[in-house]
Amino acid sequence: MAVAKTPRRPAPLRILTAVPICDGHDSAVTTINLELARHGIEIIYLGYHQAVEAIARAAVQEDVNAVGLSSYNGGHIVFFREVVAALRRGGNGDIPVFGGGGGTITRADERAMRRQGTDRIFFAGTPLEEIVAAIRGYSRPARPNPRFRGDRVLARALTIAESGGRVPAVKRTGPGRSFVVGIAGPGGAGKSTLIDELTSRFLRHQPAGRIAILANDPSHPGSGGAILGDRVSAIYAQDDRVFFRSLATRGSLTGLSAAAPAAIELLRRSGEFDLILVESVGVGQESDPFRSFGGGQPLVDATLFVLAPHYGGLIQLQKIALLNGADYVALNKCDHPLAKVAKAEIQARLDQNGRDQRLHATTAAKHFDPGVDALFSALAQRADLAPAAGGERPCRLEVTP
Ligand code: B12
Ligand SMILES: Nc1nc2c(ncn2[C@@H]2O[C@H](COP(=O)(O)OP(=O)(O)OP(=O)(O)O)[C@@H](O)[C@H]2O)c(=O)[nH]1
Ligand SMILES: [Mg+2]
Repeated sequence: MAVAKTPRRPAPLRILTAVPICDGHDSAVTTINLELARHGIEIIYLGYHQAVEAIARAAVQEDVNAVGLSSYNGGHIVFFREVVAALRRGGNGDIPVFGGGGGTITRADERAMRRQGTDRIFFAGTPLEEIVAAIRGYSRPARPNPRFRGDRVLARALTIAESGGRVPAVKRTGPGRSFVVGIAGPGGAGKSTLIDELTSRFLRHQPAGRIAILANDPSHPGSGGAILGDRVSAIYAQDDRVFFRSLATRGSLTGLSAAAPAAIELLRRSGEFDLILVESVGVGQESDPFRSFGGGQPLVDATLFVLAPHYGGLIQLQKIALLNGADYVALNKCDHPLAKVAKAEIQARLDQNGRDQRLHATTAAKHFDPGVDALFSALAQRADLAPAAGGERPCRLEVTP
C-alpha cells in the first residue's frame, strides 16, 4: 500500500534547542525560541539540564536542520565538543551545532570550539534579527541519504512525508506488528505527561520492545512557526527504545499534522514498534482527529480521550464528541479537589453512551500512580502486548516508589 502524500509546500526549518546539563539558565533560549517561531521556524525545545546523549538522540529522531545550545555554566568547550562527537559517532555529523551563552563564552573559547566542530557562537549583544538571519542559513532540502543509519533513516522519511515529497520506502527493521493508540484531549489536560508515564510502563513491561510517540503541536497560523514543546515532558524518551517525533500542524485544522496518516503508516511499516502513541494538539468539542466518526477506517486502532477536572459543567461534557467516540477515557489531574465531582459527572455521561467505555482516574504528574497502571494494563491487553517473562523490570531511568 502506498503511503499517502501530503500537499507539497516549502518545509519550515526545524531547529532543536536545549540548555546543557547542570545549567538552569533558560531565559535566553526561551526568548530566542519565541523569536525564531515568530519568523516561521519550528522549534523543538528539549528544556534545560539536558545530557549530551539526550540532545543527540532528539536531534536524530527529530531530523532537525541544526542544534542550538544555550550554555552559561562554564562547561561549554567540553559540552559542545561532546554533542558534536555524539552526532558524528552516529553518522549524523551533517547536523550543525551552534549556540550562545552571553559573556561566559569568550572569543578564545569560540576559536577552540570551532576547531572542535561547533559551527557558530552568537556573542552577547548580537541582535535577534542577526540570529534569525544566520539560522535561516541552515535550510537544506530533505532528501533520502543512503549513508544514514538507525533511527535517522525513519526520521528522514518522516521529514519527507511532512514536506509532501515522495515518501521513500522504509526497510522493515523489526518483526513487530504495531498497535496504534490515538490520544486526544483539551490543551493542558496532561496528555504528554500521561504518555510519558505510559511509556515508562511500556519500558518496564516489555524489556525488549520499542515504542514510538508522534506528538502533534500547533503551528502559528500567522508566522507558520511553532514551539514543539511536547518533548519537554518526555522524560522516558531518554531511552533508546523510545522513538519520539514532534509534528507541527502546518495549517492542518484536524488536530493532527496533514502528514500524520503517512507518518503512522511509516512507523507501522518499519515493524520496529510494538506500540505507537499519537498525541493530537489540544482539541475542541467537535474535533475528530483520528477519524472515529463517519464510518470510514479510523487512523488508529484505539482512541484515548484525556480531560482534566476543569472542563466546565455537564453541558460542556455533553458537547464533547470524542466522549462518544473514544474507546478509553482518562480523567487526569485526579489530585485536584474538583476531581471527585468530575469523575461522577463523566461516568454518568459515559453510561449514557451504552458502550463499554471504562473511565480511568489518573494522576499523571505522580510516578507509579495506580490509575495510570490500570490504564496501561487495559491498553496492553487490547494491544496484545505479552507481559515480560519473569515480571516487570525497572526501566533504566526509574526512581523506586
Ligand atoms: C539571568 C541570569 C540568571 C538567572 C537565570 C534565569 C533563567 N531562568 O535563565 C538566575 C538569577 C536564576 C541565575 C542563577 C544562577 N546564575 Co546566572 N546569570 C544570569 C545573567 C545575569 C544573564 C544571563 C541571560 O539570560 N542573559 C540574557 C541573554 C538574552 O543575553 P546574552 O546572555 O548576552 O545572550 C546573547 C547571545 O549569547 C545569544 N545566545 C544565548 N544563548 C543562545 C542560544 C542560542 C540557541 C542562540 C542562537 C543564541 C544564544 O543570545 C543573546 C543575544 O544577544 C548572567 C550574566 C551574564 N551577563 O551573562 C548570569 C550568570 C550566567 N550566572 C551565573 C551564576 C554563577 C549563576 C548561579 C550559579 C548563581 C548561584 N550561585 O546560585 C545560578 C545558577 C542557576 C542554574 N540553575 O543554573 C554566572 C556564571 C559564571 C560561570 N559560568 O562561571 C553568570 C555569568 C554571572 C556571573 N558573572 O557570575 N542566573
Ligand atoms: N496537578 C497535576 N498536574 C498535572 C498532571 N498531569 C499533568 N499535569 C501538569 O499539567 C501541565 C500540562 O501537562 P501536559 O502533559 O503538557 O498537557 P498536554 O495535554 O499534553 O498539553 P498540550 O500538548 O499543550 O495540549 C503540566 O504542567 C503538567 O505537569 C496531574 O495529574 N496533576
Ligand atoms: Mg502535549
